[in-house]
Amino acid sequence: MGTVREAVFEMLRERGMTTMFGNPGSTELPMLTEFPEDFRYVLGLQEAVAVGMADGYAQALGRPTLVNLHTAPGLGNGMGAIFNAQANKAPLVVTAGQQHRSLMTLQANLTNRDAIRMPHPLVKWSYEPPRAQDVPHALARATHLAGLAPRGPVFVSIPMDDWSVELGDEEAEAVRHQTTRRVSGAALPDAAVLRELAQRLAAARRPALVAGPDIDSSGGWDAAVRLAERQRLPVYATPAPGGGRLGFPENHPLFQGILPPAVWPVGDALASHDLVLVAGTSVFPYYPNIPGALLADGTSLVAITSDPDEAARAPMGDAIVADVALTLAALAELVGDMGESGAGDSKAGDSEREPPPVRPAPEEVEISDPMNPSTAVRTLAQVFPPDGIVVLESPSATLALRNQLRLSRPGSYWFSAGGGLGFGMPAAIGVQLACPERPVVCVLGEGSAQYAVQAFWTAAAYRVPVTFLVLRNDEYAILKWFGMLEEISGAPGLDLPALDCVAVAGGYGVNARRVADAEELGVELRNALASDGPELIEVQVSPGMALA
Ligand SMILES: Cc1ncc(C[n+]2csc(CCOP(=O)(O)OP(=O)(O)O)c2C)c(N)n1
Repeated sequence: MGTVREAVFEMLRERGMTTMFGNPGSTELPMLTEFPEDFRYVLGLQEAVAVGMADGYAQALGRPTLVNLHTAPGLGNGMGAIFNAQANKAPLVVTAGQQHRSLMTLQANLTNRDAIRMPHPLVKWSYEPPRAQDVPHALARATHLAGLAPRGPVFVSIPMDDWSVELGDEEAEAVRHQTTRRVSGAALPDAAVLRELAQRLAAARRPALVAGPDIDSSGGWDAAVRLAERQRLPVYATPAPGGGRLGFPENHPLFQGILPPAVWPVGDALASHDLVLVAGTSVFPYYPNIPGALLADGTSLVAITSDPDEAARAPMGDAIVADVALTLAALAELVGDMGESGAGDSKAGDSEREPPPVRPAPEEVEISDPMNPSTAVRTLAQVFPPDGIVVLESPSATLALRNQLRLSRPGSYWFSAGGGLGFGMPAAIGVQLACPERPVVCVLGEGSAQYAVQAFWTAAAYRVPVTFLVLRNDEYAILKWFGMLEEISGAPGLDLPALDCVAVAGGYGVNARRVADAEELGVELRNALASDGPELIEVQVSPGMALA
């Protein structure tokens, strides 16, 4: 008994999915009627914002999150952000309203004429339930699928007249079964496969670990550190474009830096290793085309991933499909401990490994006016709280920020693995809502800030205390750099004169100001971090890439 809507809200409540994101239209209002008091609806003024916030929230919480869009045009606006969510492996249950069932065939206004096909290939599953009574089951199924590895967005289209349909006794009983099931899916590899990998690792002379984002999302951070320390593994971060999260503390003495993002340089960077263990990333998130050997002669590779497609599409090496955290923990138990002495215990075989070199501390670049972006992120590093979180969308300063901040805690870094701009601002709001006790700083290029600029309004309206740091260089610096790499000259549209983020943010209700130098930047960052509302600081930086 009760309505479809009541059954759905009961299921969401039971699963802790009481915060939802969206932008409503007439086709979504029947879902939102008599909105329960224990639920929170976070409004985004554009669908890219709603999806991006849900992405950050779902990832930071590690749980499926519902985002509700307005039939076909709302879904269309959200597609770039759904693309990012897929690359980020964010467990999103994307729903959209649909016309009244009786008006779909004649294609009344706002009918999503092919709702199931529309979000492909960006979702794991796309569905429109055949009957109103199937809506709760469809959403339960969507929730399970979104949360199972590889996590990612799913889509359900819901005709607007379904929500008020009364369930009969038998139907209600069926719905109860359908919506209260628990489905879990973290699996270990076969014991023999694990043993063989442990032996291979122990026998290697110069093995290395490449750490990817799924170490963090699977809860494998401590296991990765334990394994690396026991086996004295030099650790590299997966190439930055695919590193939506960190997989290893970047201030750890074993951490060697970020792998370059192209075929030849990666093969070259790993050439001194006889075995490369890759955990929680694709092999590899390459971007520019710099051809060459995938791996040097004498280097072999094994990847651990929970994503069968990542395992299948890798161009080289072996792969094991299993939960990353469980596998790393089991491997750390199986291999020996090289400990302080480097001698190894009985499980480790007879190898003795030199500890890898320790990376030098980040250097200060020469002070200039306007300041180098590296100086700006170095100033951020000086005031950055130990439990702080960075959400990054400042393409030309990505490497400088990673180098200067050297973040060392799980869940501290968020970046769009999809590369679609418009992730940073909404995701920062979602992460801050999921982690209210941790300060969130969103570092943005002024160009990137424009792709989901309406996020400022949500930050102000809901008083989400994100600190937005805009590095203003009056250009699309990264594209100019790519232009050089691709030997392109004379391309238009790469300069951004007079783009004033302080005025834009102020218009949406965010407290915003521009600073003149590094000293003032430090002071204003401290103030912003202490504020209980959103704050924006814009700083003029010199053009070009910042690598150090
Ligand atoms: C949705 C989307 N559109 C376009 C791009 C291409 N793109 C990549 S970086 C970039 C420029 C970003 O400019 P800005 O934020 O000012 O950073 P900078 O390069 O100056 O550091 C653009 C337009 C993209 N990645 N995503």
